Amino acid sequence: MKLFFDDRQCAHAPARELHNGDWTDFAETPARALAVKNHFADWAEVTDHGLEPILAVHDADYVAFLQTAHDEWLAAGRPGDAIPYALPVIRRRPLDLTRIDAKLGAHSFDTATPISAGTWTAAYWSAQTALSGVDALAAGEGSAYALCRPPGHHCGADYMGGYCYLNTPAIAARAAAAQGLGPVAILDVDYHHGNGTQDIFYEDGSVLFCSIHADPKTDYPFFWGHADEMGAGAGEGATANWPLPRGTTAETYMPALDAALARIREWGARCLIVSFGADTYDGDPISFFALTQDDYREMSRRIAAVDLPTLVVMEGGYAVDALGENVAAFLSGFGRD
Ligand code: SP5
Ligand code: ZN
Repeated sequence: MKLFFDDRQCAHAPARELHNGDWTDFAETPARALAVKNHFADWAEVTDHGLEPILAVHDADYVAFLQTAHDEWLAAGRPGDAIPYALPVIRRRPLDLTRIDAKLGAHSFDTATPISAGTWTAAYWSAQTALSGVDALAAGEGSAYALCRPPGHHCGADYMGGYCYLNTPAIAARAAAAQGLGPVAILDVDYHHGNGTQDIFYEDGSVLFCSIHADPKTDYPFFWGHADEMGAGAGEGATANWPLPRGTTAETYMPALDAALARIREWGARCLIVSFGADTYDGDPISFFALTQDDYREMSRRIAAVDLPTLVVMEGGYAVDALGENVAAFLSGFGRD
């Protein structure tokens, strides 16, 4: 199993985020990526695929916004990280926005996803890391791991949120399909619902999206991830959600995983992309499931048993001291530990 990472992903380093009405340290830190990097010795080189595979998922005006937002923020005389404060409830298009504050709001669904000086650089290389993993599958590898940071599953075609700027699983899925590896299924096993990925493929029947996550009745991102969201139009039936209660252990998690894997088999997937968040871990500081490293070994064993070319892309996981071992446990079913 080849492992992919690029140090430029550490350029994204916002200082703080708004949480429960106050500022706290930003949880999605470069230290997360370095903890995983330092756990393994053999990293494969990430190659540059340019903007085209990113633009296969994201709107050009959103990509242009990400590239210049921090410079515009500085030009407006602001210090530190760019943070939105006015988010439109009614999304009128096209928008002709001039103020950076308006652009930030128009391209966000929360206020906890700041843009720092290095955000575009890091997000670009996070996407390239996922794309390099797809290349490994196209070259005949059975599995690959992309240490993507910033993560991807919360952001949509034209909006950021949930620490995500470019949707790495969606970019990888479209690239895999373009390379003839499809039909592609995405299995999202982060603690939080993968609302951005779901949104991107909601009316697209060519990619199956399955997500197991904390019930949005109690947990972020609140407005997506309910069991009755099943896709629409050409995508009807190609979205499936398993919301689970806080406190979930393997006893309730594994049956949901088996149901999702059965769905992936029945649907006829020929390639699997796993959005893996280690924030389902018992010791995660911002999440409320209770999975263990043994559970991660069991999850990966069951996923690997589906026997599809599989790319694991990194999403959340905030227990930094345990992150290297948690990732290793999750990759053990694919022959890495
Ligand atoms: C990819 C991913 O796991 N995104 C999660 C976004 C969750 N945002 C809502 C919870 C924010 C908690 N922030 C705690 C900061 C502690 N310093
Ligand atoms: Zn998460």
